[in-house]
Amino acid sequence: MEKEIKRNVSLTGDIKFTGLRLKEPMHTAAGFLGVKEALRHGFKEMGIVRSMKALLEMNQEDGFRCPSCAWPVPEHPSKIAEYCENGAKALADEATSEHIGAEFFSKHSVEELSQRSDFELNKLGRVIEPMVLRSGKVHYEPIAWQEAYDLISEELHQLKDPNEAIFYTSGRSSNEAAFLYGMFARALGTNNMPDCSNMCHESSGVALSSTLGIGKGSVKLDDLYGAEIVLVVGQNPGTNHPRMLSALEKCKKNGGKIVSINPLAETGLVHFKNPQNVSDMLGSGQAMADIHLPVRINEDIALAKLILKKLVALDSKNSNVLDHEFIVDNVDGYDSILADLARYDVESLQRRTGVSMRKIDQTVQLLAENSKIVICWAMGLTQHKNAVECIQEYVNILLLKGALGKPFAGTCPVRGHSNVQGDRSVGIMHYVNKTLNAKIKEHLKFNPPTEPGYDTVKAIEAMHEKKAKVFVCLGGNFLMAASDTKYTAEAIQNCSLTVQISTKLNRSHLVTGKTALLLPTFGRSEKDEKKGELQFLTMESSTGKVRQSRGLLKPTSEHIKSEPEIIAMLAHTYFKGGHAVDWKALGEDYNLIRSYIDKTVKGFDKTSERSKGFGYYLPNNVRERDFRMLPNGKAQLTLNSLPDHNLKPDELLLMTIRSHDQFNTTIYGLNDRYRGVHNERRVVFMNTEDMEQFNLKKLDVVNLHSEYDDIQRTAEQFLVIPYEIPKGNMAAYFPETNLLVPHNQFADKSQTPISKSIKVTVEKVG
Ligand SMILES: Nc1nc2c(c(=O)[nH]1)N[C@H]1C(S)=C(S)[C@@H](COP(=O)(O)OP(=O)(O)OC[C@H]3O[C@@H](n4cnc5c(=O)[nH]c(N)nc54)[C@H](O)[C@@H]3O)O[C@H]1N2
Ligand SMILES: Nc1nc2c(c(=O)[nH]1)N[C@H]1C(S)=C(S)[C@@H](COP(=O)(O)OP(=O)(O)OC[C@H]3O[C@@H](n4cnc5c(=O)[nH]c(N)nc54)[C@H](O)[C@@H]3O)O[C@H]1N2
Ligand SMILES: [Mo]
Repeated sequence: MEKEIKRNVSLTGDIKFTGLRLKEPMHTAAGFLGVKEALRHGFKEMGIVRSMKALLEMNQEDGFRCPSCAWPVPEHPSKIAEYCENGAKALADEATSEHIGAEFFSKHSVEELSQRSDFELNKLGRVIEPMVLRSGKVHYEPIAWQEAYDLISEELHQLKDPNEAIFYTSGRSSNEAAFLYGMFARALGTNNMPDCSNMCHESSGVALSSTLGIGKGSVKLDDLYGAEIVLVVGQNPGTNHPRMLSALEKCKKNGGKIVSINPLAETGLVHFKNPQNVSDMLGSGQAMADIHLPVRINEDIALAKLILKKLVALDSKNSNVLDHEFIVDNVDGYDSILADLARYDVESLQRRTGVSMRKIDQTVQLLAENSKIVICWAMGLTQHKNAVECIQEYVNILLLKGALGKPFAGTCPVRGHSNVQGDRSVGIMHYVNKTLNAKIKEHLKFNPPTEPGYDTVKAIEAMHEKKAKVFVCLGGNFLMAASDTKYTAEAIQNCSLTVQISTKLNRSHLVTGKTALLLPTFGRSEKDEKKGELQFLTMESSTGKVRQSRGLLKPTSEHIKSEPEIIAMLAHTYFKGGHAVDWKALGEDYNLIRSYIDKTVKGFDKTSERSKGFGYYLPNNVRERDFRMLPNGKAQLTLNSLPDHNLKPDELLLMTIRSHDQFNTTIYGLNDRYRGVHNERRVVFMNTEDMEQFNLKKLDVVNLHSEYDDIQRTAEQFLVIPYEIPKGNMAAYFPETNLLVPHNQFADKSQTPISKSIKVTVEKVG
């Protein structure tokens, strides 16, 4: 019998400093430097011809959708380039000519590879053939595709209960792959479908469904262009959604005002140069945010309540500040919210926010005088214990102002992964959707499970408790993205089989179950031909528009396969051809998958046809002011309470954020140039008063500790950087700090980990 070993793998890689160089934070985002950076990345990784070809097709009508974020593409994209620095980096990273296969893995064990940093692992390039890490071994070996499908299928057949299997999805997948994957899990008999959304915008989904009847945003791009006020809350578009800055710029040109609500004065919201506008690139750029409210971490409810309170007070003098007609016709809970607001006093709310009354009054004035209001937000709101309530409190502002279901107004949760919204639409969810289930019975002719499955938090706990044994991941880097890295690693290592369908190597391929499969797949820029027919995929943007994506580059290797094909063949192998669904056929013709999506998923219709060109919008009840699905047939105002973190005297609140040189756990480089940080990721941004209080100097080395339920967690070795951040608050990069986030600390109702408000103490070590 093979020896059962727990491989000796590192969760962090060798912890070492890489040589920090500090500069002034930048005041201008994008601009020529952005494009130059983008091209530099492209040329280096892909070679000139390949990168020019790819960049020119990205986000064009017949090209492929950018693999970076989910920001929508305008109807008439600039012919020069409808991409940004980060899109180009994502593309270069995916289409890189570096690659690894059997020979590489025969030389390097997973134990050795795990000593490398996430940055170094990513640099190794694309995986070019399917690999298996057999039980008791530390080296991956090549495996034939069919043998891999057989191996997974046998493990799945051996389970006592289908709920011992878990199917994770990262939001880079296509609608077609996600649909097949979700249907395979259901055909098997489980709703165990955690996805990256659980760690991301789940709080938005929950908050919006219960107040407005749909878990998605309501605005289209044109709404942003014509809005009078855009609040950008808890979001760093300069780094994470650079193309959004063009929309904000258009809004400003049309006379709109931008208010940024963020503990940090992020570059891009302060100054901005448009790379597509030559005269702008030569000038000094322009101020983007008209007002910046440097709110303290997790004090958004206090801020929004204060704004509401002041709006209500103004309205009592001049009754057209709130939209009473809209409220009477469409909104439930008006009297209770007035009573609730009366309980709070202005001064203590203001003290909590840390924002000056002058700036708050300026914002209130803008909101009082205008009604075309859009609120955009991202992780700064969604990753707190009270995340759902934070979002609901901002929805209250829109409801009282009647800023919903009319042009130039509404909700804009800015999605992360390029198809995270589409994956959910086509059935990646851990909960039960009865309408979808009925359609599955009718058209796919099998009975889907009726019990909810595990989300991310529950999936980790189930693996930890050995209730789950097979863990399949469609993309992503679950180990590093999830909270509580050590606990999550123990959970994953309890599995008998872990399967990663991936483009590039990451730590989730090194910290695995007893047996592990690494199944390499196409990136979005690659040409996908089946039986001589060029296939296309579809994605849904942040604004709910479904569009085609067609790769154009030669695939990295002839031994890799597309996501739909891999899933289809796995299902075909598992059911041995004997199932109501002809899985194999679906993997060979994506039009067939789309015809099933059209039949089963609400809102999808003639997708193969209508997704052409600029695509089509899915239905959205908020746009129609239709709230019939909600109590009393009305949109819901909510009463949200103020958080209490019960901080000990030496505890600060830490937010874990992205640098300018990463895409989630994929580290492109070691710079965060907008924040003035070069060649180092192990840094912690601190307020100078806090530094003084804890006797810390610039570049001191510290360990960060969090303590919940008497368990201490530690992330070692960070350099202190004095920064303009509210007192009591700190920031550091994810995923290095995920060690600190307890697996059982998450948002009420959405179970999204508290990645933006972790109670932390700082210990000086050098
Ligand atoms: N280049 C690049 N693009 C990306 C990604 C990437 O990693 N790199 N990731 C993609 C994904 S999956 C996502 S979800 C998005 C993430 O996009 P963002 O949400 O912009 O990403 P974060 O870096 O997490 O930034 C959170 C912002 O919220 C602020 N913040 C933190 N706490 C609070 C708070 O309590 N209140 C308020 N008002 N603000 C707060 C922080 O200062 C920071 O500016 O980006 C997507 N796009
Ligand atoms: N502390 C902390 N933790 C967080 C966050 C935070 O702000 N703070 N943010 C959370 C958020 S918002 C998110 S969305 C999650 C992200 O969680 P994930 O989506 O799981 O992580 P990524 O880093 O985006 O996954 C990157 C990997 O995906 C694979 N990949 C890339 N492209 C493709 C593709 O086209 N197909 C396939 N099959 N694989 C591909 C590559 O192997 C790459 O290494 O992390 C969450 N974790
Ligand atoms: Mo995300």
